[in-house]
Amino acid sequence: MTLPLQHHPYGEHDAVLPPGDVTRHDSAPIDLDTRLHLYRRQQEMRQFEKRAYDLFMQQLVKGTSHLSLGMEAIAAGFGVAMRPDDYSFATYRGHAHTLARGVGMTPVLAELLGRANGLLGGKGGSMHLTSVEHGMLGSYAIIGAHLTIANGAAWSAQYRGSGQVAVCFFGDGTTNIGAFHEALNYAAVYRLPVVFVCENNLYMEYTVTSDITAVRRPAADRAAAYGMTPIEIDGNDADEVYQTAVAALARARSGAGPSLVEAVTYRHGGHSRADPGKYRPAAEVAAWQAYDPVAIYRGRLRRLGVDPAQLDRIDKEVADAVDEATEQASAGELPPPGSAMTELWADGGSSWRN
Ligand SMILES: Cc1ncc(C[n+]2csc(CCOP(=O)(O)OP(=O)(O)O)c2C)c(N)n1
Repeated sequence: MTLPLQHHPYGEHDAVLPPGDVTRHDSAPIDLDTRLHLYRRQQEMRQFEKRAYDLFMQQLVKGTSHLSLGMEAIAAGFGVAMRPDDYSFATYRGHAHTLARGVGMTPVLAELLGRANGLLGGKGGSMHLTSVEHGMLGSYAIIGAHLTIANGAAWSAQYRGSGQVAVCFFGDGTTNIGAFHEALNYAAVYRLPVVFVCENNLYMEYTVTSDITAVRRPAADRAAAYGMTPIEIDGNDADEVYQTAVAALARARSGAGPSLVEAVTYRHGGHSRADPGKYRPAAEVAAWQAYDPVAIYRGRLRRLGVDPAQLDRIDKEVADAVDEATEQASAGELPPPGSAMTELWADGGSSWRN
């Protein structure tokens, strides 16, 4: 299968696209349980975000929200490959990355609804999802800021000899900011156990990345500058992501240092839910929607002999879980106004600064 190239009237570059051969990883050495896990995770992310979108349209989700519909294979592939005590860092587009670490749907949805039973007591919202106990060390809306913070977590793991790895997700637009280059350099020099994952969804807000980026592959083409091997993968194929994650995590744990992975993908919707995404050619959107990670994966499992009834059962279990989470999240109280000034510092005060 060949994916269409982008034809932008204002852009000179064609976007870098994945090969699009859906059968390519059918014979990969991945056991069936792991594959079913990858399928279920992607379904959870897909169905959760669709529900979040519906709730947003009913004006029940507070603040804005940025969905990753169409990008699920990346969060799922890494999430399944990571150790429970590894660390994740996400952008404002972090619902899937949070679910990938095993955080329940109810606290995440309740957080989006601004309820006291939310992950952060309803005070953080969609863009700040964090669960330290799950190794989810935060969602960051300041572009590039979290790459350097991920280095800190990785440095701590290295110092403690814990074998933990920090995995840091960010967008293609982020590769043009200074912090990206500082973080890559620092991680390489100190051989930190960190994996940088660029989710190249071809757009940075409303601008096609190729229009404003000097290299064709925003992350992979810059890897060599920091002594790393360029790694570009099909971010819509969960098996490809999973195998890449296993290798990069093992490399980091072995002390061999950081990796920079560029996973090419596409968001089905606009930048945030307020954006209809009309700047994208209709044919491009349609083509990428046809190259949908969840559908690709279901097709693979079918070719490998999995009974469609078993997959339908997973879909239904996930749908029931989303319904239950919606009910429980909606039943949550609003946080009391008096809680606004609590839990602002890790130790309850600012004494740690001295
Ligand atoms: C330091 C900083 N500058 C500008 C912005 C405004 N901004 C929000 S999203 C965005 C584009 C990010 O694109 P990309 O990194 O590709 O992430 P994507 O949304 O595609 O996942 C920008 C510039 C910001 N949040 N932080």
